[in-house]
Amino acid sequence: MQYGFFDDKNREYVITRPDTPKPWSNYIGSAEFGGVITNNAAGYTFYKSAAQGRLTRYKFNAVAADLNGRFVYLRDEATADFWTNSWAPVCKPLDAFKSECRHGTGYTQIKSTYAGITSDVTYFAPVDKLYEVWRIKICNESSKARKIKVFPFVEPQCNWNAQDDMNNLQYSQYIAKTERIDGIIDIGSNVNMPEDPDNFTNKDQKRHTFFGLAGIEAENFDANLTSFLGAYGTYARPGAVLNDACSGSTASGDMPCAAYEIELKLAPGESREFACVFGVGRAVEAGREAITEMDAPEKIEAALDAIKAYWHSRIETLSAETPDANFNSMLNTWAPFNSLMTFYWSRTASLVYAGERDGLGFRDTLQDYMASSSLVPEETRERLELMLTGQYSHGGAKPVVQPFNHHPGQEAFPDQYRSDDCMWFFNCVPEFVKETGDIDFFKKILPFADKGEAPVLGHLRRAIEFNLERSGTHGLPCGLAADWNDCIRLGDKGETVFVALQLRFALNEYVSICQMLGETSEIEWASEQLSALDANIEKHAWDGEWYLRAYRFDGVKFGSKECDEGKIFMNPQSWAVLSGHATGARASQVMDSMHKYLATDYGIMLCSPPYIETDPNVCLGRLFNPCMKENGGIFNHTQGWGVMAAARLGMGDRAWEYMRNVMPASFNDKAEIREVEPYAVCQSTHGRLSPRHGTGRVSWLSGSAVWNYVAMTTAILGIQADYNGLRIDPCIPSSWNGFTAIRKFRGAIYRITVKSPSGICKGVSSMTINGEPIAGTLVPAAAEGEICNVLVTLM
Ligand code: IFM
Repeated sequence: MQYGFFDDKNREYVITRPDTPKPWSNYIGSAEFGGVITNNAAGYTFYKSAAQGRLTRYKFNAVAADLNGRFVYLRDEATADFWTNSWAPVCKPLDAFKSECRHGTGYTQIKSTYAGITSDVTYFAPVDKLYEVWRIKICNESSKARKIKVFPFVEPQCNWNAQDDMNNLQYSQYIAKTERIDGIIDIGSNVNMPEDPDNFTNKDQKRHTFFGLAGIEAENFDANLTSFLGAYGTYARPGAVLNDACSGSTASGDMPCAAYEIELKLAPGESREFACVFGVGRAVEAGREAITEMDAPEKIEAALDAIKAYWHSRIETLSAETPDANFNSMLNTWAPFNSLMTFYWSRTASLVYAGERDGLGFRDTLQDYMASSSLVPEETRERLELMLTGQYSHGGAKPVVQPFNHHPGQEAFPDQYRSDDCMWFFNCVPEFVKETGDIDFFKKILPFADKGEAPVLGHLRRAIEFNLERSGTHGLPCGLAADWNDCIRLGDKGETVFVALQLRFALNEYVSICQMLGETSEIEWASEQLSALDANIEKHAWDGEWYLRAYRFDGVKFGSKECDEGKIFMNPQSWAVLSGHATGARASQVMDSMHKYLATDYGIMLCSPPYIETDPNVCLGRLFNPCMKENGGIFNHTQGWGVMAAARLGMGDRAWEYMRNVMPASFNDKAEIREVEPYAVCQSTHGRLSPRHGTGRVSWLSGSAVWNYVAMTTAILGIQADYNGLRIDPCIPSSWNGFTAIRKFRGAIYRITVKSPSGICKGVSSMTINGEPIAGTLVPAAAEGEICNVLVTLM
């Protein structure tokens, strides 16, 4: 079933049926001020942090028609019939209500026609502003004069702290104070307390938001939620809309809202345009300023164009035309946009991440830089430096870095460490340096979280040492609190094959970096460690047909043919190839095992069979229903690794099969199966034994975004930044005869044409740069401003 289509030209996804299987969401705004919005205008707004700067309410865990958000109600004065511009929450019959939602990069437009009235609302937050705009256009398409009332409505929080607003009601329901000043609704929180602007996480300070109108005057307003909805009202039937009038209510304690009653008299064909502005600050100051900035259609249009340009400039490092339209739609817009949303909002703000967590999870954040390095290198630098200072002087990492409250040199030690956390440096630090060409970054001195400092290269060495020093009886790194998989219980003595393979990858990268920097003794040291580790992996991690996953402290194995459940895990197989431990026939064998036991039409399962009988102290994944999430679900975070491993071995059709099976756009015409947005990744998909095999959950913010993008760009298209230039080594399906791409790299532009006239998947047989033949796969870095035409032939 299909609910919409990709409008690639406008970089939009267009939803033509509003009754999507789940709310299909998008992000507006930017890293400072943003919001989540669904195709039915549900969602919420946040400032800096969805946990500590939550400005409006959203009902998590609710059914789709009963969510709250940014609603624009309309009421026909002649018939008393009313509806919302978005189909929900009022949900008029779909044969009479037509709508189109355009989710774009940083904005969402919802346009509908009902009862001869077309309403068109575009939601966005202007660049560098701390407010959002709802541009509202109402047109009378009928042949008679109409009197239409419009009620824009939003539901601010009592407290900006998401948890407190949800749970601590005996406190939060006494702190709101709303009023209308100078025509603008001012929503105060804790107004009797002093301001504390330098301490963002202080939830007990005075704060204000505003909701104002630009380009129109209101008849009346409501600023008390109960007054607007009615004591027993609902979002589908708010009392004020039913009764045709707001009441000028304010809140002093209890729950705030912000709504206006606007009357429009429209002749046939006549339309009106105005805007609502909602943002941070006092009504009389920030509110008035926002209204002035948005008080004319041209100003709004210019601000909307600017937000489009802002996001487009951040997602067009690489664009490509391939024979696959779905791949193109993802690659050219949604995959990089999704990666950036994940970079900016980590795992804190979506329809599922409810503000219960804040801060930057160490491992996930480092992985996010795999995509952001090429998209927003300078912002990545800043964040990467922050994370490097979240590493302790012994090499281990703080599990979560709190950006508002992080003090390098003074951070206390956590109770537990995760063995994989610091290993991700070996993916993202080289990636960042390769993208920027800033080799000196390895020499930059940065403090550790607890004490002391070291150049970045020193941070990398400590990361390696951390795991070498915490190795177990088989000479493999110990699992500690977790080793990427949060559900495998290894403890301080259990050993992890996954991290052993990460460590192998790390040592290899370290050797390459040291070779480049001429650090001879370091090369020797790392090479020795690598040989010893390789021998241990070979001796203790190979299970005959595939690699083991881990040893528990008592020797119990994970991912062995001896196990009844969790016989084989995906990650050690893909990482055996990616780390270079498995090569040649061994590599083919592990890929075949992975394919045979774990691959499905919707992606590769994390392990199989799922845990049903096993003691939960062995695998906590058992708490999930079989074939969901870590218990044998298709964990999408890992799918890119499967694609990359297949591509590494030149298995173009296999890599493509894996890619296609997890690409959201592949399910655009099968939305009833995947259910979640066909333009956004999701954290996991139900695996083979789930009654809903193929259903996706937890969309948008996920390492899946990042690794899928990396797999698309560097594995399938094979366009990869390297220290000295751009490497081009594609691995495409045999059905493709090539592709074209444009890559921006260190200020130069590379126009790349790849030809595969005889269906060869991988293997560059010739390459020319501006017509000149060059050996190998590396295009040397061009000077800034230069345009390089690169022709690559696969034979
Ligand atoms: O690796 C973790 C991630 O950090 C959080 N989500 C689950 C993943 C697998 O357990």
